[in-house]
Formats: sequence, C-alpha cells, structure tokens
Amino acid sequence: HQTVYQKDYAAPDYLVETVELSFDLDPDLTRVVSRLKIRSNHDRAGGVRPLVLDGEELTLVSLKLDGVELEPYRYQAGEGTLTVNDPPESFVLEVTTEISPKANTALSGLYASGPMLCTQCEAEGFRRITYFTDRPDVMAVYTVTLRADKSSCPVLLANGNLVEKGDLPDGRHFATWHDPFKKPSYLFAVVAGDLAHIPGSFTTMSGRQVNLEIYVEEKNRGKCDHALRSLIEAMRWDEEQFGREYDLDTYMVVAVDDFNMGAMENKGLNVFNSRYVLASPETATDDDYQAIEEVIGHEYFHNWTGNRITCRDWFQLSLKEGLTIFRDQEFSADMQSRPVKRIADVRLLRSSQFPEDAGPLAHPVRPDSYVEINNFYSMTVYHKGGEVIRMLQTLLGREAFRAGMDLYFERHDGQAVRVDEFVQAMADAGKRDLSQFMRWYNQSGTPVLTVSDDFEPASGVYTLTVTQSCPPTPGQPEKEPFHIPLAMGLLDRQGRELPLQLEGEKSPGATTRVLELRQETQSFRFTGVGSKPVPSLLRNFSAPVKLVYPYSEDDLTLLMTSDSDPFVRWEAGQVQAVQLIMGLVREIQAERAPAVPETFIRSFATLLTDKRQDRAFLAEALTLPTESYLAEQMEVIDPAAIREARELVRTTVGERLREELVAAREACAPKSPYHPDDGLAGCRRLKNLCLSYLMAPGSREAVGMAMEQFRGADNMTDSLGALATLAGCDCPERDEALEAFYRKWRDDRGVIDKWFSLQATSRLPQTLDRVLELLEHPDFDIRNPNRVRSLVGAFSQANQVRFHDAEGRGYRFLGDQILRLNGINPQIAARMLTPFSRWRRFDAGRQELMKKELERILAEPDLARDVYELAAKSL
Ligand code: HT7
Ligand code: ZN
Repeated sequence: HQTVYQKDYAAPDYLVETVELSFDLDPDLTRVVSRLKIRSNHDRAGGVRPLVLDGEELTLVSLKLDGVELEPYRYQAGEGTLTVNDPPESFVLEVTTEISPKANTALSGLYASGPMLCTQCEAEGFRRITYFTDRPDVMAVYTVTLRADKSSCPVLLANGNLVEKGDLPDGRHFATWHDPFKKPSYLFAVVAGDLAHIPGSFTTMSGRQVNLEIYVEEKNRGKCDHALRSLIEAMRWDEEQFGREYDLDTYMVVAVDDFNMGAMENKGLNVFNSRYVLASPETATDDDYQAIEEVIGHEYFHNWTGNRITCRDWFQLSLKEGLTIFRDQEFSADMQSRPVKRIADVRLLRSSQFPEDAGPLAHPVRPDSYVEINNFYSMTVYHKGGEVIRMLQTLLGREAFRAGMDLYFERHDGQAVRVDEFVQAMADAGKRDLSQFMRWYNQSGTPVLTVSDDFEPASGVYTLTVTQSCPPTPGQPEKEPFHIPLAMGLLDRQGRELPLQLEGEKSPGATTRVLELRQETQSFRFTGVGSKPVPSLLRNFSAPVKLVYPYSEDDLTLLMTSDSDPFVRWEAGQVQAVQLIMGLVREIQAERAPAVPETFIRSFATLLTDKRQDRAFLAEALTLPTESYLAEQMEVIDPAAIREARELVRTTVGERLREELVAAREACAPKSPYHPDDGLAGCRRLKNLCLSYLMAPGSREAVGMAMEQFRGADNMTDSLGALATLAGCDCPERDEALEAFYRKWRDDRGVIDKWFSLQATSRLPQTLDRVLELLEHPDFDIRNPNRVRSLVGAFSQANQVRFHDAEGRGYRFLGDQILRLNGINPQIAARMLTPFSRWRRFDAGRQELMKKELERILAEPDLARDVYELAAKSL
C-alpha cells in the first residue's frame, strides 16, 4: 500500500472541460458511457505526457479518441489506472465501462440501497463509476443522461437542472440533467428509484424562488417536515450571517438507508443517511431532531464552503470541513441555546478528538501524508479544524472575520484552493500576521497551557504566567509555540467581574479579554487589582487546549456560581466532578472504602434546586463526565474502577437526593403534547437525567417510575430515556420493556438501530453475550453501516467497561467483526478499529490482548488499504 505525500503535489497534466455521461441503469449491470473534452495542461515542448485516468472495479468495454476506437498499443489498463499514450493537445475521449451496483458493498461509487440506486463519490468513488482524473482540482461542467426501467425507477436525478425527459421503448425512460457550475468529480451524484417527493420552496434574498425537494421511500413521506424546515432555516441563516445565496433553481435531498457517513453535499443533489432526514415525534428523540438540523445545515453550507470553493487536493480537506463544521455549529447555536451548544461541542471534542490527538493516529488538521484518504475524515480534520476557524474569529473579532470570509469568496469563487488561501484572506481582511497561526494546521497534538499567578498587594498588580507545551506526536517529536487566543476574566472573592487593565494601558477595559499567546512562556500584568482575584480562564473554550491551573475547591465553587461565562461555569463543575471521581478511583484501586463527600452532594442539590437556571444548561451541569473522558485523565486506564467510581457517585446522588430528584423530575413533567420545537427539550433532558439518577440505586420505586414513563410516553425522547435506564437495570421489567419496544417498532429501521444500541451499551455483566446473540438476530445486517454502528460500534466505543473485558472477549469480538467487514465495506471496517488504537493506554494484560488482535488483523492477506493503514499505525 502506497503513501501519498502532500509535498509531492503536482498540477494535473490534463484538464477536463466538459463531461457527458450516459447511464443505462440496472442493479446487476450498468453501462456507463463517458465523453470527456480534455485539454493538455503541461508544457509539451518538454515531451508529451501520457493521460493517466483513475479507475477501480470497472470493466472496460470501449475506448475512443476523437471518435476512433483506440488501438490496444495506444493505451494500458493497469492496476487502478487507464493510461492513454501520446494524446493530442485537446481531444474528446469516449470511454464505455460496465459496473455492478448490486455487488458494490463498499457503498462507494454507484450502489444499490434497498430498492434504489445511488452514488457516493467523495473522496475517490467517481473512479468506481468511470475512468477519470479523479482529483478535486480537475473541475468540469457535467451533463448526465440516465436511462432506467420506468416502473421500478420512476425518479431519475442528477446534479443541476433537468433539461429533458421522456419515454423509451421496452418500458424504459430517460432524464437528462445539466449542472452549469464547474465541479470536481467528488461532487457528482445520481439517484434512481421509486421515491416519494416532498416539495418545498424558498425565496432567496434577491427574490429568486428555489424549489426544495426531499426524496424518500413512500412509507417515510410523513417524516420529512423537520428536514425541510431545517433546510429553509439554513438557507435563510447563510444569507443573513454570511450573505451567501443559493445558486441553482432546485435543491434536492435524498434519504438512503445504506450510507457510510452522515450525508454528502453533491451539487444540488445531497444524498443523506436516512437517519439525518427522517423524524417524527414517536420515532425521533430531541437529539435526533437536533442532529438533523445540524447535518441539513452542514451539507447546505457546503454549497459555498466546499462546492463553489473547493479543495485543491485532499490534504486541504479541512479547508471545507473545518470551516463547514464551524458554520454548522454557529447555525445550531443560533437556532437553540448558544452556551448549551458550545458545551456539547466541547464535550465531543474532548471525548473523541483529544484522544485521537494523543494516540498513534494523531495527525495535523492538514495531514502531511496518507495511505487511504477516507481515514482522514477524522475528528481532527473536522472538529479540531472547526476550532481553528473559531480561533480565527476570536482573534480577528466577528466583523473582521466576516470581512475575511467575504474576501475569500470574492477571490476564490470557482477555484480549488489550499488552506493557505483561506488564512491569507483572513490575514488581509484583519490586517494581521497569521504566519504563526498556520502551525495549527501543521502541528498535531493538543497543547497544554500551564498557568500560574502572583498577586502583589502593595502595587495592586496581578500577574498571570502562561506556559504552553505540546506533547510529541507521531513524526513530530518537537513543537513550535502556537498562536493561541486565551479569553479570560478576573473575579473578586464576591464573584464580581473586574474591569481589566494591563500594565501600560491608560484605563480599565472590558471584563473579558483575549490574551494572545505566541511564546512558550508569557506573563500578563494586570494593574489596579484590589485583592487576589480568581482567574476565569479559557472563556467559551477559546482554544482547543488542556488547561492546568491549581484551582482550590472554593475557587471552583465561585466560578461555578458567579462567572459570567457559561462555559466556565459548566467547566468548573466538571473539574470538581473529575477531581472527585479520580479520588474515588484511587480509593478503589487501593481497596479502601470509597465515599462521596457531603460537600459534593450539597452543591449538586443546590444546582438541582436552583430555579433561575436554564433547564438545558442545568442538565449539562448535572451530567457527570463520561467514562471515556475520565479515562483520558488516567496514566493507565482502569475501566472497571472508573465505572465503579462514577456509578458510586450516581448511586449516592440517587439515594441521598431522592426527593429533590423526584421534585425536579415532576417540575419537568409535560403539560402539553410533545412537539420538537416546543422549547422544552432542555426540560426533557433534565427529567430523563433525574430518572437516570433515581434508577442508579435500582429501587423498585424507581423502576416503577421508569416503566410508567416508558408506557405513557407520547414521544421517543421520553420513551428512550426510560428504556435506557431499564436496559441498564437487572430487573424483570427490563426484558419486558425491550421486547415491547421491539414488537412496536420492528418495521422502523431507525428505531431498531436504537434498540440494538441500547442493549450494546448496557453496563450489565451479560452484555457481551447479548451482543453476540444480537449478531445472529434476523434484523442484524453486517452490510448496513447504521446497523453495524448501532451494535459493533456502540459496544466497542460506548461501553468501556464491557468492551475492555479483562479476558479479552470484547477484543476478540471486535477483531472478528473488523475482519468480516474488511471484505465487505473497508471504510466501515476501518472506522470500527479506533478502540484498538488506544491499546497503549491500558494495563499490560489488556495491552497484550489488544495487540494480539491488531496483529491478527494485519496478518489477513487481503487487507483493505483503509484497515491496513490504521492497524499498522496503531501498532
Ligand atoms: N463531505 C462528506 C464526506 C463524506 C464521505 C467521505 C468518505 C466516504 C463517504 C462519505 N460520505 C460523505 C460529508 C460531509 O462532511 O458533509
Ligand atoms: Zn462536511
């Protein structure tokens, strides 16, 4: 398997101006004719270079140059390529190939999903449809004709505008589409099938009417309202916030059940994993509704950040993904509670990106090399990439950041560019030198900020000293200092915010300011400070770093109750909880009797009964750090002790605060029928959180409450909230509820995914046995990525204590499934491998067992590039 290096980038030797594709669609055998208008892009005086096209899993039927069939000596069909020797300066190449959509289990290229045919071309799937220069800097105008059986495939869709359609002999029909915008091949899409069509419309800021069309299977027609509403909100938001208007007459969204990722932003024809389109109150939770809004927004925002301006090469992936993640985060923040959204984003970053950055698969936001690009659709490229954009906004301020975005669109519309062009636009608009900032794109690892302070009462000077460091990561033993925005404030002992005045400044300024760190160690001297303040650091999580400051219990309580920044208030509580649980872990490991201190219970009670707090924020504040986040805090991870310690806190809270929890839960009881937009999602979250605390000790009374909620719920949030607690409880009602749930929802794939996940994430000791049984369940389908994620993924990534079974049974299970998936869907197989990449963080016994599985995987003779790369780098 070959490595591709960023430093080897060379402009394409040939450009493609237009692409005319014609498909004779059939699930068993589809014929594709491609007519490419090609022009040389190199200096031919130095010799004529061959035209090398990419192609995989294709049967070549015919090859014509300017209308003449090519003699065999003029071309070679090699491993993954088709080479045409000595082509003219400009010419038309006509390639006919055959493919088998039904046999395509990798879900890349043209494939069958249930009754329909659809495509997935990012990153390198177009080469599985026809021979092409399948790289994002080759942009062309496409015209596509689809022919298919009219009764099984009445709907024929491709990018752009429909220009013609009509009937053909033998019960077939055709449709021709033209996309006037130049695009890279990864944005190409077609869909064919028997689909219901849900129409909508949007009038753009310049008064143009855009047809919105959602396509789903007929049975799902009633589940599209929320997706359509979200799309309209997203279109409006991008106009208001970024001045970006939609550019085609039609915007189509198609939901498919078999999809490797969340969704795909193909020009004018988004293809979505059905889980990010379909929702009804009975089948979707508040979180599902939220995720749909976010993903619909994300794909829509790509139209400008990704499609109009795309990536020059795949090393620049974060140019579109980091920026679009930032845009979808901001969109969601504006649609719901901004602080709660920020907290959720930070939780995700810390629980998934920080571990990636600290392990053998760490890579920069802009990687230097890859074996398989699909492995770099990572938390780092997406979510750390989003944080990098956010830091630019923090450093420049909102106004200059917006000017930078405008400049970027003005300069590069229609181009395939690098991250450098984006940052340059920001530097120019903000009149800033961002050369040091570029290190965020080139250096991997999570920086650590170690902060100390000193107060001189006589002079009233308070000094904050910040030292930054970044641990070694693969290929990068030493790091240069980053340019880091550190948003901060100071509180006096009464919790009042101090106006901030740095030495040398004429007068005190705002109570929050952004300190810019550029050196390894920097000191900031604040003047006019009356008494030693408590520093409020990293407000709004202004940089993706770890912060070390020796806060006392009292400092944390002050920040928790008084800081003006909601992130810092939440964080202070999390730090306290981490300290508490880690203390209990040490007690458990030393075989002493651990106990939850009274102070913790009291401050938990104070929060729980605080009527002034927003319910959604309260639910976040009362949620304990996850087991995986706690694991990150340990030198050698002890999953069993973490589980025991965290459970002890939950059980103690459940017992000691029974009355308060019952009251808080009742105060959140619904007073009207459920509606996803009723503004009560925070209330439902808090209510379900209270139930989970009440259920922790497993009392009969609590089981009764859970069953009552389960039976009486008019919505999936409450039904699932109750069922999740029951799935974790060793009581007779557990099986009864799971069985009833299955019987009720057996025909709904999305809900059955939840049913699999709930059982896979149950902390009960028999979970692995149940997971093995579920592998044999008639509804389990190893070819369906959502089902694999809901069973194999949920168990191995969200059930630490059971997956890390000391005997290695969990590891064996995962190794078996990865090897099975390797031959079916390499992308999904590789995604399942991440838990093994953390093997060095565990005790010697577990290390040995996990290593053995990685070695077993690497010994597989036909290992896909995707799996090979991650397994080899993990060892
Ligand atoms: N840009 C899309 C990426 C994507 C993808 C990548 C590899 C293999 C399958 C895929 N499906 C979608 C998704 C996005 O970021 O919007
Ligand atoms: Zn994206």
